[in-house]
Amino acid sequence: MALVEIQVPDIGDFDEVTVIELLVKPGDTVAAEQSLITVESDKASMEIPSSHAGVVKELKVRLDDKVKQGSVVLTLEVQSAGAAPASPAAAPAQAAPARQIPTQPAASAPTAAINPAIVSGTTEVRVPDIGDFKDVSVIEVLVKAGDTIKAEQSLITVESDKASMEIPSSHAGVLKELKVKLGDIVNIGDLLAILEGSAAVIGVPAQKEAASAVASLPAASTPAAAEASAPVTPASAPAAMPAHEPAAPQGNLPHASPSIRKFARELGVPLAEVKGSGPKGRITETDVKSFTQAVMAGAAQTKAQTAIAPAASGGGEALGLLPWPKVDFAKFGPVERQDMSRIKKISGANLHRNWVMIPHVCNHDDADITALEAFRVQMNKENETSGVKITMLAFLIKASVAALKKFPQFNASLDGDQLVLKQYFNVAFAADTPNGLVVPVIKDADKKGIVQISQEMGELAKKARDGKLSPADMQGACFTISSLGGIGGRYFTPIINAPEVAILGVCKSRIEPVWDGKAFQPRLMQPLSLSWDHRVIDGAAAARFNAFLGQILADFRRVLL
Ligand code: CAO
Repeated sequence: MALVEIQVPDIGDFDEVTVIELLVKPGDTVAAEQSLITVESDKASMEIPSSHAGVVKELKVRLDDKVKQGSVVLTLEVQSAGAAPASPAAAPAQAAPARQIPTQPAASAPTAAINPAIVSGTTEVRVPDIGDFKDVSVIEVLVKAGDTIKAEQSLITVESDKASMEIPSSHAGVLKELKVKLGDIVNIGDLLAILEGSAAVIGVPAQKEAASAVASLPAASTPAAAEASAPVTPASAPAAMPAHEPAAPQGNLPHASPSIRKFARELGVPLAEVKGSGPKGRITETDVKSFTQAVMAGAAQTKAQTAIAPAASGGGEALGLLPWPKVDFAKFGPVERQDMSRIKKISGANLHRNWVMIPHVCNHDDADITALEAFRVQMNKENETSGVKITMLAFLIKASVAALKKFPQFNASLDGDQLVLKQYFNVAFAADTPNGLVVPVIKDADKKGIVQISQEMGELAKKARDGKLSPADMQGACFTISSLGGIGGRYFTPIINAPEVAILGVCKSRIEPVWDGKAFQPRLMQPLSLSWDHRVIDGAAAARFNAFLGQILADFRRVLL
């Protein structure tokens, strides 16, 4: 047995990179070539493999440590001091370093193949010499035709099984045509894009340095360009890393190591939707697993479903939809921009999730409220209610409680495979406020009379308008009523307020001719629109619920039965 130090190999012309993942721990048996840690710059991440097989004795780096070539990663107990490194040809003379990076790939690549050609106002951008690699896949396309591209701006991200990195543009210009798409396999010299417009070449060296371990992008003579020249290697040939301090990741690539990306791809997990719990929000294997479990349990909310004001910000891509149209409205006339209110942003995100996740069906019906409205008006006129104005909405809440009692699946919520049937009756009502829609809740509506409900509603509606509702005022609802009765309209499709399973929309009542079997009678008819979650409720039950509501509203004595 001998103790061998595994060092960070020559991974190119860089100062320091950050350790973002420890893949082994003391006591682990590792095979030669097995990845030990993941390091990252802002354009690339790669796994550092072990040059020897053995048992990990001591880890010499911690998460977030900065390392560079020669830094000791760990000590390894190997069979004998003379144990051959995994890649003897590439290993340097010193004791047991990690695998060496091939240091001369650039020399063999024909310069003409990687130097961008400027052809009659257009410029070809090709895959630069990014080291000794072959056949890496395009995992992300960061630009589209028509985009104005800056020199060094990342165009695509490519990935091998040990490294992922962004490939920058060697030129500035307008992207005329992108020559690669997601999933394409690319190699050095492949045509990536055609730019037009001003296309200043950034520092093309006359001759590339054969010994440079940095993948020699034409721009490698400037530090910034070297930084951008993120190389790729397959598992058998570690990548060169660009020279710079790690910074905030650019582009849209989620923060995750190549192996996590691969793992996520195997499971079909969209990494962009996974919340990273690692340092600086990095996505770990546990995060990917938790996301999968949450989706399986039906609890995960996709990015599109939770995005704030998603219609405006796009987000439909997560559902495979076309991106939201971007229009320069000012071209057609003067415009003014306003920020969405906080309430609108929050309610918008909730409404969007509910609309997307709940299979809504809506039944429309009418209730004859002629007698009920006459009674309400009479009560208010006679001031039988100690100054409290009794409202039609209070009757609707009370009638809904009776219907919820008769049809318990409406007073329920879905929880995974289970239906939670509630034995309390809290009814929410949508209140329009200058800042947006809020939904306060009348608690235990079954235990309260019409006057008390009217009074509480008045208080809650005032609090809502004054922006003084507490979270408790808006929690615990079983069923919601959205009344536009004071405003107008005939019918509409209210959106269910998850995790409730139904919502009643009410529009303005009006006198209509109703056939009583002998003649048309003028009756005050109340339009009812019931949206219901078809996962929980069947159409027949919904029709019965609406019909029952109608019967109660037509003759409120039925509430007592
Ligand atoms: N048919 C005809 N008239 C009705 C009615 C109905 N169904 N419901 C109420 N009205 C009339 C009332 O008689 C009253 O008229 P008067 O002023 O002449 O007495 C007027 O409309 C106001 O009614 P109200 O004081 O009883 O208030 P309300 O109960 O209708 O509404 C509240 C209270 C808080 C629900 C309401 O202010 C509100 O915010 N409504 C909008 C809710 C909403 O935006 N829903 C949409 C959600 S989806 O985006």
